[in-house]
Amino acid sequence: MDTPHFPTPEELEEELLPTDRKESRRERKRLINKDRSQYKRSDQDQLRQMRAREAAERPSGGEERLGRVLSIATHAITVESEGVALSCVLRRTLFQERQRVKNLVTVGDIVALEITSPGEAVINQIKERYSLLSRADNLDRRKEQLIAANIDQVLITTSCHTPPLKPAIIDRYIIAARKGRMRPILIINKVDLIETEQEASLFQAIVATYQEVGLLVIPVSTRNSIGLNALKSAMQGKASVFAGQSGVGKSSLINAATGLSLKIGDIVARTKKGTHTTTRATLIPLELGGTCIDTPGIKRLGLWELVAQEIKTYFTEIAILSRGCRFPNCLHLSEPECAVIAALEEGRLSPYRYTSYATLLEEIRVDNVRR
Ligand SMILES: Nc1nc2c(ncn2[C@@H]2O[C@H](COP(=O)(O)OP(=O)(O)OP(=O)(O)O)[C@@H](O)[C@H]2O)c(=O)[nH]1
Ligand SMILES: [Mg+2]
Ligand SMILES: [Zn+2]
Repeated sequence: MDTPHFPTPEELEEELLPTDRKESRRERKRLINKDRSQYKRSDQDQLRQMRAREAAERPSGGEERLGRVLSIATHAITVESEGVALSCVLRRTLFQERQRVKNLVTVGDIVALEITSPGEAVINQIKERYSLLSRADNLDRRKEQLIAANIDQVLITTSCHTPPLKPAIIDRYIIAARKGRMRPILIINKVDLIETEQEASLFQAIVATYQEVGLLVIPVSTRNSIGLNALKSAMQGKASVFAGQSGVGKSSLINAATGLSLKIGDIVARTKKGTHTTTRATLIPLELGGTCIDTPGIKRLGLWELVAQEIKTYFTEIAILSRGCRFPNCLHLSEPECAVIAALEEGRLSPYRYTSYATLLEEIRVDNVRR
C-alpha cells in the first residue's frame, strides 16, 4: 500500500525558482533553508504524527461528521468542522486504488471525518464535488493535480504590469474554469502602473476582448483602491478561488478585500515576476459572506484531458464563424477559404483569442505525439 503523500509546497509549485544563474542559486538556497526550518519537526510533532498514522489505519466506527478542507500541508490536512479547525489525516483505505490524481483531497473538499483525539481527526470519505479546478501535473501530464474544489468562480488574476499582461494565459484559465463547472471572472490588477500608451491600449483591448466573449472583467488596484468594491461585490456570497501567476497580487487583493494580512511578496526587478510567496492554497471564510481561496502562483496551467474537438466548444465565437469555412472539418490554421482567418484579417475576431486557440491546438498535437 502506498504511504499517504501530500504534495509539498515544492511539488505543488512548479518552477518555483527563476531559471537564471546566480540570483536563482542564491534564491534556491534561501528557499531550501526556509523550507528545512519549516519541516524540522519537534518530538511533539513526531508523536502526533505517529498517533495520526495509527488512527489512519484503525478501522472506522466512531461518530462521523462533516468538515471542509481549509489547507493541506505536508503532514496534515486542516479541516474546519462545526467551527473548529482539526488536524486530519486520510484513512489508509482511501489510498488503496491507484489513482490518476496526484492529490486525493484538495482545498474546499467536503469530507466525512471521525474525531480521534482532541483537535485531531481521520478523514473517512471525500464527498462528491460540484466543481473542481485542476490541471495536468507538470511532471506527469497523465496525472491530474487538484487545485480547489466546490468553488463557484475562478477569479483569473492578472496584472497590467510586473508581471505584464499575457492574454494567452487568460484563455487557459477560462477553459479550466468552464471544464470544472465554475464561472470565470477576469481580474486585471495593478492598473495604477499603466504608463505608456502601449500598455494602455493593450489593457483596453484585453478588457474589450473578454467582455465580448461574455466575461465579467474587473480592473483593480490595491494601491489606489480602484475596483475594490466591484471585486468585493463579485465575491460576496460566493466561493471564489484566486488563481494566476506569482506576483500578480492575489494575496494583496484578498487583503484589500477582507482586511486580512496575508503575506505579500516582492517582484524580482529583472524578471518582473513574483517570488512565489504563497506556498499553499488556503480557504478563507469571508465576513461579507462566502469564501475565497488564495493559491500559490502558477507558472503554467497545463490543461487536463483536453481534446482538440473540445477546444471548439470553448471558443464559441470561432465556432460560429467556422460555419462559413469551406471545409466542415476546418481547423482554421492554414486551410483555404477559411472564414475564421478571414474574420481575423478583417479585425472581426480578436487576435488574442485566435492565437490562444491556435496555440492550444498545437499543444494538444505535440502532447499526443509525445504520449
Ligand atoms: N503597483 C501595484 N502593486 C501591487 C498591486 N497589488 C499588489 N502589488 C504588489 O505586487 C507584489 C506581489 O503581490 P502578492 O500579493 O504577493 O502577489 P501574489 O499573486 O499573491 O503572488 P504569489 O503568492 O507569489 O503567487 C507585491 O509587491 C505587492 O505590493 C497594485 O494594485 N499595484
Ligand atoms: Mg500570494
Ligand atoms: Zn476555418
